Amino acid sequence: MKQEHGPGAIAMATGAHHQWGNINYYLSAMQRFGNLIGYTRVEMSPISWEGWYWGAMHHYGNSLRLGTPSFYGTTEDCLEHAEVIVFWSSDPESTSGVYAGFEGTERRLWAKHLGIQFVHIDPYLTQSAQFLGGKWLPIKPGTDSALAISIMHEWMISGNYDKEYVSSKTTGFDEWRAYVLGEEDGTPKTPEWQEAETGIPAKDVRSLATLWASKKTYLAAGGLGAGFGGACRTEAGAQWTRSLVMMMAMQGWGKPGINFGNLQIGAPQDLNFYFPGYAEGGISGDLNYTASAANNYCRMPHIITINPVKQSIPRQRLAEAITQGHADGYLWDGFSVEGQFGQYSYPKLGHSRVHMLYRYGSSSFGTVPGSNRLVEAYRHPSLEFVVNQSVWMENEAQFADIILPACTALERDDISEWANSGGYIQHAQSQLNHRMMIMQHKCIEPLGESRSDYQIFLEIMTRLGYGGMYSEGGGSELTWCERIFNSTDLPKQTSWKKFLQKGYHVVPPPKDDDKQPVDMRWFAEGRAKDLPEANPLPGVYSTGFSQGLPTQSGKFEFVPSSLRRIEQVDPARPAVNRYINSQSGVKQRFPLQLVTNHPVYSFHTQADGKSSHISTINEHRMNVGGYKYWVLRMGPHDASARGLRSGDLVRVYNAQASVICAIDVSQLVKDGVARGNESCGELDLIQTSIGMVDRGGCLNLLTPGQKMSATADGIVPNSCWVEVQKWDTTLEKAA
Ligand SMILES: Nc1nc2c(c(=O)[nH]1)N[C@H]1C(S)=C(S)[C@@H](COP(=O)(O)OP(=O)(O)OC[C@H]3O[C@@H](n4cnc5c(=O)[nH]c(N)nc54)[C@H](O)[C@@H]3O)O[C@H]1N2
Ligand SMILES: Nc1nc2c(c(=O)[nH]1)N[C@H]1C(S)=C(S)[C@@H](COP(=O)(O)OP(=O)(O)OC[C@H]3O[C@@H](n4cnc5c(=O)[nH]c(N)nc54)[C@H](O)[C@@H]3O)O[C@H]1N2
Ligand SMILES: [Mo]
Repeated sequence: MKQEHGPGAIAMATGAHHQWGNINYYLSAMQRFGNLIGYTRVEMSPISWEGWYWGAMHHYGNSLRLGTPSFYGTTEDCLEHAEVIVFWSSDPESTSGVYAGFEGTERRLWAKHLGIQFVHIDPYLTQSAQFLGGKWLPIKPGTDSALAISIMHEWMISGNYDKEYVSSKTTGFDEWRAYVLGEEDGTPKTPEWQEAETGIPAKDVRSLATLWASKKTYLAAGGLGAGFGGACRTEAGAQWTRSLVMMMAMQGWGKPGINFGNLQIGAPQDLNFYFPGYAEGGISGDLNYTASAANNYCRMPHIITINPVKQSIPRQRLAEAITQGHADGYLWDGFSVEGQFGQYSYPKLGHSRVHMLYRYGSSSFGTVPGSNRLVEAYRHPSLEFVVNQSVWMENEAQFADIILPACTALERDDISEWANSGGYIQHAQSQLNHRMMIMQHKCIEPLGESRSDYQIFLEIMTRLGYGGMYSEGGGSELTWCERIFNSTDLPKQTSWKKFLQKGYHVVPPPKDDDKQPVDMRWFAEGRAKDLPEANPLPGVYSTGFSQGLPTQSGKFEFVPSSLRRIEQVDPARPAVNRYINSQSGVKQRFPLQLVTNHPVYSFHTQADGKSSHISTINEHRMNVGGYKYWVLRMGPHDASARGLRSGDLVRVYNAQASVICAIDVSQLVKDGVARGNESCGELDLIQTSIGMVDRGGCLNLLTPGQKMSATADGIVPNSCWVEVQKWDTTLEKAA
């Protein structure tokens, strides 16, 4: 490829997640391999963080957390002081799979026991709402900022907000208030105004506004409580998150009992104990695209690797890059708020177009919004050769020219810490009440012809003459485990031999009287920042090191100066967070809003399909006539209007594609909404008399592949309109 086409001809693409292990992780073994080969990067965008990164961040910073709040000390603060938790697009009982399991569940039961009140704002009566109880406000997807703005309207006219906080710690409030009260555009943003947008009765909004302002309220935004949420993956995702942080600033964000969180994260832990998370790059030697430089590389010197090819493709635009030979994107750069304004283009001057795809994992059809675009990409003559290094025969693995079978984490040696992702969510392990490092001894030898990812890469490298460089003189995975062990604080508490024998190590908890700082408390109290995080970079402060927020003013900005500087270029991201209903237009042809939430039982495509046990759970896949169909949930009105009953097969369709699902008629879904899991692990395209349909359940074939706005490169799968009709299986036979 390199000889025929020149540098950049080989692209490598991977998913966002992975089986655990600091050696075999894609940011480790794969990155080392890629850099030594030289490849066109298929760049991640901040999927998961969408609205936060492109929206909320501009008001208060936290760019190294991609615009989501931190969570330090919030578990204790919430249980001690909060009286209400508002779950907004937040279903932690479903999404606690990132990555700690159900430790948060127990804490939420404590909250219930303590009499903390719950409110849930979601088009679905979530598992968390079913489990914890509380008031459900069923909202029309994508309209959340209208609700939030009208709550702020109520606070402004009643005076029920923290005036001292707003006047001393924020800027831009008057300009914001002029918009909310209608002085700017003649429309006061009252609860009645929002009713037509959200479908939520004005009286419920007034009650919520009063409750929120009169009680100490925690805002559980997204699954982590301090980030994510399906609402952030809509065209209005940035509007939503921006409204949330403004609400918190109005109520005194950081004061006791007033913060972000849902008890999923922020438990007291010894955060001084060093053990790297997966984003710290493992054995990659990559200082540019992992967080290795900060600690890992210094503590475990290893051969540095640099990708000589500077060309890259935005992950969401891979299909266009192949079919049209051109793609643009905006950077994922958390080093400053403005980092995201850097545009990049493919192809890069003087580089080759991509002619070979090295796909690591094979989840795209299930997880990339608008994945129908990939069908053409795989057929395109410019894509000469595809390699898939995959554990499972799933999705696009069926289109590969060569499959390199990788083994599971149970068949290889590795080392890791439970729930520690490193850079992306620094101290994510504080979802657990303890820190635990694990020696991942392999349970069995790799099955069939499979090998560990490390071994696969090593063998290719050896054939190309880079073997010694890749393994650093023949190091096995166990040798690397020992090197990683020695680079951490583990040797201060145990020996390599004991660790090998025991298989795990639990770090002792902090002392009972060790008070952990609470997120934003320093700001609320006008002190220097005291959190144990490397955020922001020192050079970002405008008012002195550790003083104030990393915004231009050092204060919370109701009208962000960073957005003011670009609003001419991107009117859909105005500095004043005006409500924009992005949904008009499409509605007439396709009347239902499709919400694709994260699956309860599987972790994205992992553990779905592929004879997995999970697929025998009827709520995950429904067995109809011996075939396990993806499940779509609809309310009784919408179902009966279409003559549908639970267990019927339906065609879910729009102009992009058709997907066959089994229907579950359920009162838990708001009218006008159809809800199904994202991240299907099976793509099963079949020819029928109406054309090609997918029986596997890849709902992302239907979702829009567009970005959030001109300069915001976020995915918007929850801004999706479809129609649903009964599926006649004889059409399959007629084909
Ligand atoms: N409609 C819709 N779409 C969405 C979302 C949504 O809310 N709605 N959410 C988005 C979000 S937040 C995310 S994070 C993405 C997730 O999207 P992806 O990251 O694409 O999803 P995964 O299923 O985690 O993909 C991981 C792939 O890596 C493979 N893999 C795992 N471990 C190993 C290993 O050890 N070796 C090898 N060789 N392969 C391995 C898996 O088999 C799988 O194919 O989806 C996004 N897509
Ligand atoms: N079991 C399991 N756990 C996981 C994952 C998994 O695949 N499986 N994935 C992990 C990953 S990578 C991530 S990023 C997180 C994602 O965590 P989240 O982003 O929080 O998860 P979602 O399911 O996308 O969204 C949560 C809720 O938002 C609702 N929602 C969707 N659109 C709207 C809207 O417009 N307005 C409102 N108010 N609500 C809306 C959905 O109905 C859903 O109940 O989860 C993580 N945890
Ligand atoms: Mo995610």
